[in-house]
Amino acid sequence: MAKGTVVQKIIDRHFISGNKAPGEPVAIRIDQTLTQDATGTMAYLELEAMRVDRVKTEVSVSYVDHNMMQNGPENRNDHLYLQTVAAAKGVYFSRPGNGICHQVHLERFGIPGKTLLGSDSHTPTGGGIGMMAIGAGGLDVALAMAGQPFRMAYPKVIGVKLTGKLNAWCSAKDVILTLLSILSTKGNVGCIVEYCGPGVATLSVPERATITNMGAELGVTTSVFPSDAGTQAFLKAQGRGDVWSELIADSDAEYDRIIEINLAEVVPMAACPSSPDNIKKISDLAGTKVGQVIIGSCTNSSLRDLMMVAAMLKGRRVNDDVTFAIAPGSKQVLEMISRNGALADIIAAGARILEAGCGACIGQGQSPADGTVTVRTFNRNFAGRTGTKGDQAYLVSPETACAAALTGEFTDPRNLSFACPVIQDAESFLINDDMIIPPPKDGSNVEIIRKPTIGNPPENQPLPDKIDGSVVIKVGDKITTDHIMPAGIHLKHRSNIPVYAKVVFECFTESGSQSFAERAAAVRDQGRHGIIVGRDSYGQGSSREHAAICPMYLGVKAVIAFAIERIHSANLVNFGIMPLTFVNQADYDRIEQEDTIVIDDARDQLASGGMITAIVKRADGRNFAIELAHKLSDEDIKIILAGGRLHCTLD
Ligand code: MIC
Ligand code: SF4
Repeated sequence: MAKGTVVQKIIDRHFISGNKAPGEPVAIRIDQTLTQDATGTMAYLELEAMRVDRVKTEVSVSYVDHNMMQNGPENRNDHLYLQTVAAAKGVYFSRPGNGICHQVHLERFGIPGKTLLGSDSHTPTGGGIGMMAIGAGGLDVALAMAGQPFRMAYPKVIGVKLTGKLNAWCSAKDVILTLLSILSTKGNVGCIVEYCGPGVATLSVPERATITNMGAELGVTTSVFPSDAGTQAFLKAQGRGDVWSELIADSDAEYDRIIEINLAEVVPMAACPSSPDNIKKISDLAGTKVGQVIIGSCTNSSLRDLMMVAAMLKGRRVNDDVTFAIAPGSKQVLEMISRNGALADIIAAGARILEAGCGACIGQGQSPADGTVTVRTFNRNFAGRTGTKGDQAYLVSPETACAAALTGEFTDPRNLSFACPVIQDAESFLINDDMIIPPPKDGSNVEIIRKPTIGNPPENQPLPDKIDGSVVIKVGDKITTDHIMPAGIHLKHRSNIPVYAKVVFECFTESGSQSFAERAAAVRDQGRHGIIVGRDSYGQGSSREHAAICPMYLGVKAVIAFAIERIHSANLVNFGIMPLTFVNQADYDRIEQEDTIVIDDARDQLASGGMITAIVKRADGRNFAIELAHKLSDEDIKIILAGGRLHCTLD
């Protein structure tokens, strides 16, 4: 059972309490935290609500990378709050323009063997240097900053054994797309992926980080590479060789499952609309017209990636029918390609340069035209995430993206008329941490700036004895947090729950009909409770706790589905919403939107075991009982009964 693995070693070093058996709750110590601005304002408001004077972690960093358009005062209001609250609480502040949290953290803060909890689902990027880096809701990260342990299910460890070496034109992105084609985005809750085998040594840290980053799409807790000579070389080149230590699995390490990938057999791949596990070979898409190409996001915007793009573009020109944009992952990357001339090659070829940040990845600009194909090096292509309804977004490697930008259609880069450029790993990166503001030794006199668009986290009541529920919405499989809580143009309201709550499930609102928010508020105002009914893999995707806070604000007390994804389930608990599953999946078909679901003795039922009986009351008078289940720990139950984590002190 996962003995001698890197995962087990890191958990052992950080173990606080629990039962080290797969699926059982364990509590681990967190060394580092990261937040980004879109989830960070709530996290620091929560930290303030806990009355914590100074963070208790080894290192905590607050990044500004998501909300940078400054379309109206909201974004900058957030930044000012984040900068001042960071100084007050002992947190490093990475200013807007310094880059995407995951890229910068890897470059400047990550340490092999340490634990990192981040309020962003792509925090596992840190697994590229051998960290146990986990994404969580803002409240869990605030608790970690307050010195509380992180509670998670003891993982099953999936060993991915890499053999061989990648061929020219095939890259790390194709490796993770290959793994997504095997494991898909669902059914992997509670697992950690650990890479092993001789192929590991052939991949540089930026390549490994691309793989662990998009491992988030598998729905696993995190992904980890060992810390080896390659890790040492990367840290040395970042001027941080002193923080390196070796961390490798024992030669007889045992994994719960082994998947073998021969890197030499990996070919250029794409995740097709609209799921990261809808994988096809590029050769099967060849010839499909492409209208837009974007290189960037925390998955593929490292120096290695942009040097590859620059070398492919040098002396060539972007196809007339394609708009081509590039967002470097960090200021370090942008400054280096500016100084070494690669940026000039990119600009000369006709690319549009975007600032170092999330930008288009989270629907902040660059929406494609209706009915056109957009090809991106990002990690998510959930429907509508680009900001265009009915979008056709494909996720590919930088090599494949660039090939499409040059030819105007999907092109297997192996069929290009020129040879694959060879990109050497950087021997030394340009180090300039001027955009990272360290906290003062004593922050007690810092004035925290709180402009009017920054509200407080909403209050909740303890779970009532009787749930008099109304099914406010019934949805299908694979509902992502982008469906629940859209980002894009609404992202600027993250610090203002009453405003943001208006767009919960907006994508399901038919024009002229009532929105989810209006229906839920009407139910709440009658003194009743909202219930959300879903199917498989509910709550996939991001860590945004707003997908729990806003429904909570609108009076939702339970989500009932076939399966609920890890981070979202934890967020529901943290805000006092019951994550329940159907015992008989056929009951899903018997329930309609607007049905009444009554749970008598809800508090006792929740506390006394894993089963709950509810009565469904149909509009036509037919009533029937359904059985619901949960896998909540004793702590989770205590939190829900109290109405959320902010109302509850755990031992
Ligand atoms: C995302 O990629 O969906 C985000 C935006 O980075 C989210 C966080 C958020 O919603 O603020 C994530 O991945 O957790
Ligand atoms: Fe930012 Fe996109 Fe990465 Fe999320 S996935 S952190 S939005 S770059």
